[in-house]
Amino acid sequence: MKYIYGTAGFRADASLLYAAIIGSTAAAALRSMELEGKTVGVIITASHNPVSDNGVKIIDADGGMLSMAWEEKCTNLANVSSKSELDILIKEYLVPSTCQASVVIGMDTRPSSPRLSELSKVILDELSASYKDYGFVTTPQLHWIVRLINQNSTYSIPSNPPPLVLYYDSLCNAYINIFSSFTVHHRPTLTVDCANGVGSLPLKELSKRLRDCIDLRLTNNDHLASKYLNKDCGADYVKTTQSPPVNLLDKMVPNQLYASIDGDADRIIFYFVDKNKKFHLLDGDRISILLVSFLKILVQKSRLPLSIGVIQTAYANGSSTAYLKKLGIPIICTSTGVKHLHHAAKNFDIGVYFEANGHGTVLFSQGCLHKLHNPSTEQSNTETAAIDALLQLSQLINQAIGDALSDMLAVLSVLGSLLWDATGWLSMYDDLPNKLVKVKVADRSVFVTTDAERRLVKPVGLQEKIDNLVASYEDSRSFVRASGTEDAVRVYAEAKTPKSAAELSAKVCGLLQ
Ligand code: NG1
Ligand code: ZN
Repeated sequence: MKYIYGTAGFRADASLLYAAIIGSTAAAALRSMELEGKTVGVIITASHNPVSDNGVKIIDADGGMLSMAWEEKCTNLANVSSKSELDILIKEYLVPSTCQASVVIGMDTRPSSPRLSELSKVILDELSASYKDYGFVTTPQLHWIVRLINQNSTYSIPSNPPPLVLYYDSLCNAYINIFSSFTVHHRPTLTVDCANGVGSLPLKELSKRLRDCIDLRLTNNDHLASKYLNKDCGADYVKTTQSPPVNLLDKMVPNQLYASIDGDADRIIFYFVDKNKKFHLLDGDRISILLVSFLKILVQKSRLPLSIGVIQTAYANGSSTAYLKKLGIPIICTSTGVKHLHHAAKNFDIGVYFEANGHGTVLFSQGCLHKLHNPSTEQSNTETAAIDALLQLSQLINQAIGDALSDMLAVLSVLGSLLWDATGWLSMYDDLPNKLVKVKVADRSVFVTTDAERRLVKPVGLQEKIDNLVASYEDSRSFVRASGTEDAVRVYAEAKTPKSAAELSAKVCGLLQ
């Protein structure tokens, strides 16, 4: 089997992952040495995949995704055919360094995770690396920890509170401060479907710490019931089926807000049923629009010269893009995969990025934080309150990577500040009917795209055929791209009515047969 380090790191059936774990652990240690002993993370998880799968991803020293150059080295290290070949490659990648490698490890709650984590530690011992194992953590928690350790050179684990305690302190203090600034102290109710994954652990902690400000109710929250992990529940299930998860079917209270996170808690989506029991999804596009609209108001009130923009992918619903254009908010469209969105978000003082499926966060630039901490002139009460709210949000929202838990609190902060409920949020715009389907093809590598994956360059002639079909439906759009995580091609189509979206989708799929 050939491993390829993709957007989700390495993922496969857990029994096939040993070489990938060995290669990635070696890559993490070598990367740390290259960066003179900065801490690098190894997280063992397969997110929303079935329980029999597992995976491994490296967290770079800034707390973000692994640099491109190391993705390739990691792929090479995982694909060696013998121990001696591995040793040769390690020597090749080893920069002359006297620094010891520093690595932190974490895992999700799959039954195979402890075994894979132990294997990772054996390799770290062989490479004489220093390491700390955080056990069960969400992927974004380990990203946050890596960022904390490297950002604060004086941070030392023995003398400071444990990083996870600081993580909860940071989120909860910011949320409590925001909550206390609300004009009406309404304690919201939110039911969260935890996908029976690792996210149920921190959510239990948050529900205890924030019990005076949120009535947080958890369902599908048995992290030990691994056979139910992601089974008919979780963010991916709810987004793709557009229906409630198991244990909430027929139990949803009309107009009350619900959320689902995925198996490693790096994505979240919200939903509710109206009084006619109609199900409404509040996906990543809606989270993005809610947050950016509120942030824009705060920036205006602060009277600080701060740029604010949104990053989307081609999968963002056309109505959300039109809504942003109407608000005059700059939009950048990037290729699929959070690393592309994250990178583009750095073009703004405040960059809001979300994939439609709920991966995302809000980045506050160093320049923006400097301005917020050092406003130049005397401030009015309104300006001070806006600056304080922006600072609290920058503490609340995970700056390393999209985090279901901090995104959840950010959404509740905005809804509470605006005195909005789920219906108010939904009424911001109407989604264009759409369809996303997966098509099996003989060789997906022949599908080459351009323009942030919105147009095909190859196979030659196919894009013109798609354009002709699109031209025959009102307000429509369709694009085809090869998946980066599955052996399939994805076809997206949207149009003015569900019937025309379905027709367009079927016709574009027909072009691929
Ligand atoms: P691919 O398989 O490349 O479409 C999918 C998701 C991405 C992202 C990655 C995981 C869609 C359409 N695509 O990518 O948004 O979540 O998995 O990093 O949802
Ligand atoms: Zn995930």
